[in-house]
Amino acid sequence: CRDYPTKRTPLLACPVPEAAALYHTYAVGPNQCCSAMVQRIDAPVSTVWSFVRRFDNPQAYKHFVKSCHLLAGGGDVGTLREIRVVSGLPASNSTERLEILDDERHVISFSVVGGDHRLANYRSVTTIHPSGDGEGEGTVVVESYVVDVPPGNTKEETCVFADTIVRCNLQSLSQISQNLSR
Ligand code: A9S
Repeated sequence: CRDYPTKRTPLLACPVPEAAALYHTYAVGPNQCCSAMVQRIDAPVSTVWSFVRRFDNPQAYKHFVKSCHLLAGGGDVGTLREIRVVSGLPASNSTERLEILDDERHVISFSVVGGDHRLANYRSVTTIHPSGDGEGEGTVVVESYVVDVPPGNTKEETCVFADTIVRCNLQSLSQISQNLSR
């Protein structure tokens, strides 16, 4: 995403390495929009990563996911999952492919390849970084995405919708991680 937050948000106490910033760079088509979000978590990287890396178990912290089952693969790159969505969203299910899973650099990425919803070609990247502020172990999560703007909606509306879901997911990830390391 061209609006990658390093230049704007005060990440000074916990800079995201340039190399990781590359993961959050997209070619954004004329009918697409992108966004990026940052979440500080008072828990070790290993704890946060243990939730984020589980492509087969997104419902552990994504409250909009009712259930998930694997269609192919065993959690490595190329694995396909189908998630069912809780009621109240303009969606019922989504088919998603694991694109990156890097346990050393703490990078995970998936793309939406099908399903009954309005976020066609959604692709996200999540990277996890030690916050390194000296005050115990902390984590910074950066999550970005690109997605098609559906017919009848504006870029802004699309980003507001997706941002809301991502923000909820990151807050819930923060809670579950902090509870575990208390
Ligand atoms: O799951 C994520 O990491 C982020 C988002 C924005 C997921 C969105 C979603 O899975 C629903 C929750 C089902 C909402 C998709 C692909 C479409 C929706 O409408």
